[in-house]
Amino acid sequence: PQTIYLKDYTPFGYIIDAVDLTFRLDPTATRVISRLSLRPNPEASDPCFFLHGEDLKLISAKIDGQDIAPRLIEGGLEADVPNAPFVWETEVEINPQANTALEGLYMSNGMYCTQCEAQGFRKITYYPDRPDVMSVFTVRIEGNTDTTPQLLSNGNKVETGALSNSDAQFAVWHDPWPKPAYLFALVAGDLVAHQDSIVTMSGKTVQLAIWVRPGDENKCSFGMDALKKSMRWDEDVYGREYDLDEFNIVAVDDFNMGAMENKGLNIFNSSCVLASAETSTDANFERIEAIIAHEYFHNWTGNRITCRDWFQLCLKEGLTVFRDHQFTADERSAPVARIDNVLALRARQFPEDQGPLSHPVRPESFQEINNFYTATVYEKGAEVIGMLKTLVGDAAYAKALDLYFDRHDGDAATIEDWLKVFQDSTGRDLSQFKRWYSQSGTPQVTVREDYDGDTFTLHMSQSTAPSTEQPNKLPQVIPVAVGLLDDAGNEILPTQVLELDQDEKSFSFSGMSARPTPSILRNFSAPVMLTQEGGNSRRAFLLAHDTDPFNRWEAGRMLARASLVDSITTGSAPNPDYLSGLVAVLSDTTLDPAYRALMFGQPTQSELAGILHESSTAPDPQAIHDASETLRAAKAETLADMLPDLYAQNQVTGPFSPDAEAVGKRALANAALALLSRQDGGATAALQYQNSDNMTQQLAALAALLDVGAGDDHLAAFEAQWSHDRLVMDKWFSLQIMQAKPEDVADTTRRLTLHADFDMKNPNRFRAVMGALSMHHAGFHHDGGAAYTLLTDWLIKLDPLNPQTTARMCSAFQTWTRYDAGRQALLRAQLERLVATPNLSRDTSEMITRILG
Ligand code: DPP
Ligand code: ZN
Repeated sequence: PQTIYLKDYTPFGYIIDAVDLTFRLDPTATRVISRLSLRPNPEASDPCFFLHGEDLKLISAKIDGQDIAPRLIEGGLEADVPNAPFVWETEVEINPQANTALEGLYMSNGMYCTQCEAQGFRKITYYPDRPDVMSVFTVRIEGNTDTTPQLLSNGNKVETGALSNSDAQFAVWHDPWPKPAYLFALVAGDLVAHQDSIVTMSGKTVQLAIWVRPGDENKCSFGMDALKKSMRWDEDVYGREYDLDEFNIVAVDDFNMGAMENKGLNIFNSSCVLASAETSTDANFERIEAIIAHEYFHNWTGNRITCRDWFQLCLKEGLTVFRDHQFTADERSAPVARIDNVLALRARQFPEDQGPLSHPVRPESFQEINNFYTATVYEKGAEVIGMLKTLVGDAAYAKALDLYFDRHDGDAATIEDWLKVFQDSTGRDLSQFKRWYSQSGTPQVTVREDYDGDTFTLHMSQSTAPSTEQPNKLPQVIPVAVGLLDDAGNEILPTQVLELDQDEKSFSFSGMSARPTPSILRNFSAPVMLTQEGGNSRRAFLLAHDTDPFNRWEAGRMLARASLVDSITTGSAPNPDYLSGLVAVLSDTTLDPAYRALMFGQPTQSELAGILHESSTAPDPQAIHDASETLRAAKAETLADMLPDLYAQNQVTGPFSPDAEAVGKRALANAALALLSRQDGGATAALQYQNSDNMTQQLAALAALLDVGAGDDHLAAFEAQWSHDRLVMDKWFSLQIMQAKPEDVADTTRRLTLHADFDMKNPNRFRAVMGALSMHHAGFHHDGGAAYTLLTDWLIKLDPLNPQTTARMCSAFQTWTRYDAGRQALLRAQLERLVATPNLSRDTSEMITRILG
């Protein structure tokens, strides 16, 4: 496979003034007629006329109405074209029914839909399928009136009608905003709409609709509210108004991603939009709200301003994730949202950045761009923007963003453009800051302390482990937010942002009559790993007193982590300071229930494996599992007296609502329930299961029952109750694997793949099963490697059908070099078997090659 480099970027040789597409829909033989009005691009030096195209049957090609015979080559076609404006026309045939890769135009449950980002448009027609080629699209769709009563595309609907002599109809859509092909979308099917409207800041009425299959219309109101809140928020906070007469969202069952921000026609994985109390958990509701916001926010950060090339993906994704995080923090609790973001960063981005798949936020080469829709591009990309905002301040950030929208509206921009906006509006030199985009790896920050009776000094140093491509990492600009506390826990210095921009730097605070206690990296002000002084007693003090809610939670987390690492390596009992600190925090009813619920958590087993590996110990997954269970048991015992009250006091009465307060209470009560079940054998959980009227309560009860080995009957009842609902059944599949004992995980998974409803072609179902297998740390790594073989078998089966989802799932192997020689040999054997598979996709082959290193 070919490697593509950022440094090789050149503009396309032609400008497309207009695109006219006609689709004659047919499940196995759709015709696509494309008319492009082109002219030579004065800014380009290469006049080569190459159009991407894959899996297309060329019917005809014309230039200015004259038939021509283009040269069909690997990945597309070439033709000799006039050195003057001309009209290019092709007709191709494609087979949506046969498209199991779910890229381009495909069918999902009888409905036509598209996914074009990153490079799916080339499977629809011949086109310069690159984000810097932007044009105005007019789309005519012709389809059967019975099977496709709804015909949707981007922009505004300008015409509809019946086709003569047949039972077919057409619709014409026009999108006035120039866009790259990856934002094209088409949907056709038997859909019903949940409709609403909104009046935008300038007084324009926009029609809103969420389109779903008949039967799902009662699952749209939450998504619609989230959409309206997002639209209002973007007006209030960023001054961004929506720019078309209508905004449509469609729910699709078979979808590789979460959702897609196509201009005016967002297409969603049904799991990320359909919501009801009975079928969705609180976590689902929160995720749906965040994803609706994310895709909507792309209208300005992604669509109006897009990316010059795919190396700039973080330009739109990092910024849009940052914006959706801001939105969630505003809509719900800011500290809880921040902790959730950091949990996700540590669970997904840190392992990526510390293993063979590590890459900069802006990568410099790739074989398959789909493999770079990563936690690093998204989550670390968002962290980088958060740091930038911390460094320049809120007002300067707002000013820079205004300039960004003013200067680059309609552009396909770069990270250089983005940073220049900040340089120009603040006068700040960002050349060193730019290393956050170009250097991979997680910086390690170490802080030493000094006190001389008056002056307290923090000596900070940073280092980032070398990587093959970057053997010598340079110091980055790290904003370290710090506050100082006195012995009683009073804040004597409110949060200050210190800029660690050298390998080593010291910061002094004078006039300290007693030695203060620092609270360092408040609100997780930078995506780094922190080593500091003070040990467990410091952690216990901060858990009791820190005025920064993030660091208070973090202190508890670090205490738990230290306790677990000690148990794993020395067999010691759980740390009593952690347990008593937890009692204090959980008893403090002035603290938000959602926040207290997070306090119940403990480091994941995978996180512990990473920590042990960092300290040069090969992690033993069973020992990690046992220590984690022991700590949970100790918590159950220590908290025994409190649990019934915590559970009872946080019951939510009245009609179900997924608002922050109710969600927080349920989270706290269910965290208590999980431990309580260890005391009462599941009696309370069984009662909750029986009485629950919503999925959050039902699923939490089921999980608690399975955890104590008392859930088999409930599992069967759950299946009987929900077998008609794909999204709920995904939970049923996952939960059994997640709750299985390590030694049973592979067998449970294998058994579930034999279930009549296991459909590997549905990405949600495949992920529900194989994702759970790979995320059960002790089960996946259980002695003998049965789970490694099982996952590999299924990746080999899925790859020819759906390379993108297969490749994504390969990241389960990214941490393979952490483990002992025996496990490494087993893992290597599977990776080598996988990479040796004949006709392996470019997606999967790139992933495995990188993982093998
Ligand atoms: N749909 C993906 C996202 O919104 C890719 N753009 O992040
Ligand atoms: Zn996005």
